[in-house]
Amino acid sequence: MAKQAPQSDPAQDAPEVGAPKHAAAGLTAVAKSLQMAGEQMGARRTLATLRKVNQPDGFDCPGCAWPEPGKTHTAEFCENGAKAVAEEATERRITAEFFAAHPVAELAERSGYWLGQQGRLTAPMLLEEGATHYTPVSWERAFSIVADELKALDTPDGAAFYTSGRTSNEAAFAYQLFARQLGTNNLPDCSNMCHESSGSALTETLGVGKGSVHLKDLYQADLIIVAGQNPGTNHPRMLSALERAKRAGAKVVSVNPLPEAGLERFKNPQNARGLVGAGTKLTDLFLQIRLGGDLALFRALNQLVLAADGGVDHAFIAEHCHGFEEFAAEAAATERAEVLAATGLPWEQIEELAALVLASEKIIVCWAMGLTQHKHSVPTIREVVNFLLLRGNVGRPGAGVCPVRGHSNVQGDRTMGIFERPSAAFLDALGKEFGFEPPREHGLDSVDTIRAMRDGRVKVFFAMGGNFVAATPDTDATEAAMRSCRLTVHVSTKLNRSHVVTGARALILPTLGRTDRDRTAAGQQFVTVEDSMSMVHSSRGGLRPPSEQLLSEVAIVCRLARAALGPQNPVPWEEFAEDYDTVRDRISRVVPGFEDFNEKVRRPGGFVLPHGPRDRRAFPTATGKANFTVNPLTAPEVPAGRLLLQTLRSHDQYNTTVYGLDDRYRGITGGRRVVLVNPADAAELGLADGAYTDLVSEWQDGVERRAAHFKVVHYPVARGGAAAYYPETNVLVPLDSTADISNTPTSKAVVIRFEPDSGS
Ligand SMILES: Nc1nc2c(c(=O)[nH]1)N[C@H]1C(S)=C(S)[C@@H](COP(=O)(O)OP(=O)(O)OC[C@H]3O[C@@H](n4cnc5c(=O)[nH]c(N)nc54)[C@H](O)[C@@H]3O)O[C@H]1N2
Ligand SMILES: Nc1nc2c(c(=O)[nH]1)N[C@H]1C(S)=C(S)[C@@H](COP(=O)(O)OP(=O)(O)OC[C@H]3O[C@@H](n4cnc5c(=O)[nH]c(N)nc54)[C@H](O)[C@@H]3O)O[C@H]1N2
Ligand SMILES: [Mo]
Repeated sequence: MAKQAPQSDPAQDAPEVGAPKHAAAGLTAVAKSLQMAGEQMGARRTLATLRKVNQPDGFDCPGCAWPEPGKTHTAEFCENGAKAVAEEATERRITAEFFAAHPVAELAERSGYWLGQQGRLTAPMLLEEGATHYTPVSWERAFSIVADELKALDTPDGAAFYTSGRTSNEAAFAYQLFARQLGTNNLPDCSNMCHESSGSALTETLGVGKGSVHLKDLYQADLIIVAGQNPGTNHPRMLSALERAKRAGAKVVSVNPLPEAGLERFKNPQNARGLVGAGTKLTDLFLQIRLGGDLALFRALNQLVLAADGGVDHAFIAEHCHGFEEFAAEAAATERAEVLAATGLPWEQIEELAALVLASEKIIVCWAMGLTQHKHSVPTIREVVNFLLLRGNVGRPGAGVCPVRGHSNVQGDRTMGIFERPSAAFLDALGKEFGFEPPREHGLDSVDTIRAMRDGRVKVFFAMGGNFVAATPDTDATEAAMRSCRLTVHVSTKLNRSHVVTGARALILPTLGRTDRDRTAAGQQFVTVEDSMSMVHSSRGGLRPPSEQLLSEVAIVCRLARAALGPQNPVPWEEFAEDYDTVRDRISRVVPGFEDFNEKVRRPGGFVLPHGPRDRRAFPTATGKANFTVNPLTAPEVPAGRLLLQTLRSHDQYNTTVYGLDDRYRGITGGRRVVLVNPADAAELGLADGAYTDLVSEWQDGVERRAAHFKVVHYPVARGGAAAYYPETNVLVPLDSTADISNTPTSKAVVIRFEPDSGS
């Protein structure tokens, strides 16, 4: 087994456990955000920067994809947004001397936390074959190295082009165009590991793989169900929206195996009551569901709604839906015992929720990774859609589907064509605009890319941002796959593990972040992003870039494309790199909804993309209607003596970037190697509170996957389940354990057993 680098800092990894909190935000949140920002940026830069977050003339927060309210407060950011900004706008720098002082082998022993703390990357670096250190390289040489490796491939499909969801629309559009000009659809992205299950389920049932609500719908809803999401940490600005919805009379129900503090009570840092008072109680009803029980829950709700007098919106169904009878027959036959076993909920609670549903005209369901990262995620989300369709809760104010996206532009990247399975319509439009025949064969997603690297089919791995080896499952297998490449290239702002687990040769190409000023010969440029609610707006950084040598992501793609595709290539790459308006002109002719892009995006607040189901109850599905689906009731099976592990985020990280060791709301500080277990399960398994244990995952291939030395924390998680942080536990997620249809790793469902602590 390859030696794993510790992801958190071993010197500091001494977790301590206090009492979990019961409210989120408040004064502590403001203090925490200013503290980290001050440490990374200094006081003056902190103020100047945080004033510009999510303002019409400022930059889009690199944190989450939650939308901005129309009228922004002077401080439209949250604690974790401030941390994301500070992480990028830090004044710490990694120079060529740093790489001269630290051999790659040494960096590979460091924690992800340590690597991230070293500061912003400032110069392109090359690791030559057999070399021990990265050394500086010119941009020209870097591009020609990549171009030569690409040309040396037998087929363009020997390369994979990964994208993490911070990339702007302009960079994403240019990037996918480059890949397709080369001749491949190998465009895996972080979405494959994130909301792919939502996209798959929504495209099939509603015809559009995106959410159907705006912020104002939340304010008008009667009932908001938040399932499998921890907004207090991951989408803190959503709490303001929930607070406002509650004021307007909405009920909020949270469905989660954990009692997450942010959903219990919210102390809005933007008003005095929130700062010093008790805050607003957010959750009216908390269903502490078992991991993976949501399909059963929504199925039971559907059964109850179908049986209730006047429960069903027959007119809507007759006019707009397909497949109702088959669905209704299956739902009516649901066995209560199966529901109880899968959900672990008392039947009375399900009835209580059903009563709320029947009393509500307008319902929204919000969800995130708790629903998308299971084997049966696609059927689960399809059942959520059934639930909303039953009462006509799609395509009218105050109602709809609300998958809450993660990365700040992950939705926009997909809209721009970052997709290994593009639609024929998209490829037709792209080919017509640029006068070429794009490849039609589907490409590789993230999991399939790892398999292809492992099997020698992919030899060049190129990443537009992200931290592929730490974010993907099965760390040992993935790292071995990465090491077997000819060339690995990362366009990055910060150093991370993927830079030190490399192919035979490796390049680090440092780039501008959201907060950085982007000036070309044509003047100052801005980029655009799309949020979770299909709003497109501009983002303009204002800070002096960390180094003169940085190129923007757009410039990197365009200069690489020129080097790889040759001067005869008809795409005006130089013009694209100088003036992003010229990229937007092309987008406006290729992507529906972007007509007059350059004009519309200059309007304050930007513009909203069309969405058939939301706007007109038009459903561009295979049947031309909204599809009810039949989803056999399944739930994870866990053998006796084992628990089902979910891998989640602490309050002090952004995906693979660890900001610190303070998971404040859960009361866990000073370390990250903890496993949260229900005291009753712990008693059965003989796991004392505070004891150390190894976690070993079980999968049909018989390979041993072990995460050593985790501290047991007795915690009120739902029975049968456990929780631990990602990415430390990615080593436990088997590569082949993925969701049906979407192929998303089952990061919320890993069968584990406990073995005696083998030390760190
Ligand atoms: N500060 C910060 N913000 C972030 C991120 C970050 O790392 N840090 N990441 C961004 C990204 S890319 C994303 S995708 C989002 C992620 O946002 P979330 O999805 O909120 O992130 P997770 O920490 O994975 O939390 C999953 C939640 O679902 C619950 N859950 C797990 N399994 C189940 C289940 O089977 N059923 C139900 N009902 N609930 C379940 C967990 O207990 C937990 O509360 O956040 C984005 N925003
Ligand atoms: N076990 C487990 N695994 C998971 C998940 C889970 O819940 N559990 N969640 C999954 C999810 S939802 C996601 S989205 C993925 C995330 O996967 P990724 O998106 O690949 O990972 P991040 O940690 O967000 O990437 C961080 C790196 O991005 C780079 N970066 C930051 N800003 C910029 C920028 O503006 N430009 C460029 N070029 N680079 C930048 C920095 O170098 C930083 O180190 O992980 C997935 N993996
Ligand atoms: Mo995500």
